[in-house]
Amino acid sequence: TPELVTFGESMGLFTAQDSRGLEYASTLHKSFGGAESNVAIGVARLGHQAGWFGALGSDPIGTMIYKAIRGEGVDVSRAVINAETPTGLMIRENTAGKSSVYYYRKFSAASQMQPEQLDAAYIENAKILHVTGITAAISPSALACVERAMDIARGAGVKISFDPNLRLKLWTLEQARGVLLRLAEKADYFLPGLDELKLLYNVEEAEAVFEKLSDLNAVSVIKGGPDLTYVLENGNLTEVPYFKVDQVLDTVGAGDGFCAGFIAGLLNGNTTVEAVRLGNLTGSMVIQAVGDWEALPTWEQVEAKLARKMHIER
Ligand code: KDG
Repeated sequence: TPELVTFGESMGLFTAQDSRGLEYASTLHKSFGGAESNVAIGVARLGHQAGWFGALGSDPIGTMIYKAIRGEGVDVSRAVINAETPTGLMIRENTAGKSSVYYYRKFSAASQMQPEQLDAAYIENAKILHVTGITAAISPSALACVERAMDIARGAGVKISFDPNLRLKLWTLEQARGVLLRLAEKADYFLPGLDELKLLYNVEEAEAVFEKLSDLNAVSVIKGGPDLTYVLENGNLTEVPYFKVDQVLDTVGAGDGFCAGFIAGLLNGNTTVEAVRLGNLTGSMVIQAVGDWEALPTWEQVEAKLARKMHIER
């Protein structure tokens, strides 16, 4: 049984290959994404057993996603193929250095996930359950799945990591705030970004954010400080610096890359701060290549990076 269990919506990802944007692009690059499957793939590459489930349509994009996630060594035995509903899609354009995404996921297979369909034993046997605020945002029944999964995990002593992954294209800030802050209270590891927290708590300064976070039971790991990640654990604030990167090509997926490294670190038995260091490294590797998850490193690549070993190409 997987050490990490996560679930959510994975979608076909089409990226316009034209700097003028989607309206003028005549070719789209095809891949897939999904915050939770990105994390599962990352954890599996780092040498841990990971399970991902979600609902996909019985269409070619759903088949591609299912096979690719399975091909990464992630357990997909609890994934559902729903013939009645399509696989969700997202289409991205990168213009003038900024990336915009358009979602086609209303009424998608994943948005129809029902809490009664959850396999409780699958979650109970894990070491860590990882959930995100994207699943909470896509439909009321998907939110109910997140809450039920958290309750199952809590009841079985399974640690819960929670990334709010605020997506304002899916819901309003007011809607998100109530739900995400409620879910944060149920987490053991709360993994937000600093900018997200400023919005959710409606404060300007990092200090005010830390003040709010100190009311939570969770260990908070705050991504996106000034070239560092903050750890707030038992009232102690630690700053963990980023790794230097040669070039930043695509920042999408950085947060998931961080979560994958962080969770793998916890599964390795590391301290929170050590796990954050690993998360910083894996996150930094994702942004040096195009794609949400493609550049997630294997454990060998992590070791090579840490040892600064020379990479022999020929
Ligand atoms: O974190 C990256 C994800 O945002 C991406 O892979 C797609 O899950 C996704 C979403 O809903 O935007």
